[in-house]
Amino acid sequence: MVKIIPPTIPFRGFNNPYHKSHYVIIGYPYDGTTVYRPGSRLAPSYIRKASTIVDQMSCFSNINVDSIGIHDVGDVEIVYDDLRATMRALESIVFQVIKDKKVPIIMGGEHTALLPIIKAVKKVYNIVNVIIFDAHMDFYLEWPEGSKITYATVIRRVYEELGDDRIFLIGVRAYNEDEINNLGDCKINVLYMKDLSMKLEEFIDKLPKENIYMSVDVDVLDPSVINAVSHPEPGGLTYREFINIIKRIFRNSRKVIGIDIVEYNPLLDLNGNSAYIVTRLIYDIIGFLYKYNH
Ligand SMILES: [Mn+2]
Repeated sequence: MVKIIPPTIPFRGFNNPYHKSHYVIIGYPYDGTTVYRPGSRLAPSYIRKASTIVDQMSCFSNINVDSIGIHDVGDVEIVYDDLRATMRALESIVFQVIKDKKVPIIMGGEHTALLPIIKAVKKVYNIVNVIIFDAHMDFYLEWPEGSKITYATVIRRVYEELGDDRIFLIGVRAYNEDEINNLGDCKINVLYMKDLSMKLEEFIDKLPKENIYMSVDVDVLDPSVINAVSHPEPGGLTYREFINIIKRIFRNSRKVIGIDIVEYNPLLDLNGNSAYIVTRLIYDIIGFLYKYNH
């Protein structure tokens, strides 16, 4: 039985009934494997609060997010001494939402959310393609040594679930030599930040058009856009670069199965600006989803 804690303030401040909503917000307030600067566990509640204040029009899609059926189920209940139980809880709620033919929008929390989400998606779809925005590769075999499921290994674990040519990683600009070596023969498609201007067109052309799941680690954006992340890296995407890329992905693809937005860290958000920008980003993503994937 999955335990869900209903939201004190739902996303946007009001809730639509589940059965009438095509989009379902799920909070994953977990950062238990984040070693250096935890705090992303607080993100869902800070985003919900900001979401009541940010203007509801997504100007890039010209969609009013209040006119879309969005239901906020609340947060997965975290079992702090049992990561696997916590992940199973997220997996079951995501599975339920997808089975009900709705689109889950998961607000992290740390990037480990991706592993149970992909397990849930795999139960419904034979083929799953994952487009991941991240400044980092998260491709350690173990990190710290002896730890197999952490925010630094999660994409490696997802690769082991999905196999070759299913992962498309955009915006990478920080990695350890070990991670490059770990790539070995693994066929994952990486668009490094340094190649963005030269190779973006080619990369977007080869993206799959169906059965797409999208994961957005907000540290893919430049720290001048969002600085409240545990591992900020300079040289990231501008907001408009990000918007242009996701717009093209949504316009080209017929089927986006679900989305997560992870790694925003309110404890590092000293002036509170990042909460608004992450919220805006979620509105803009939902706007495009509604406009092109409905
Ligand atoms: Mn990252």
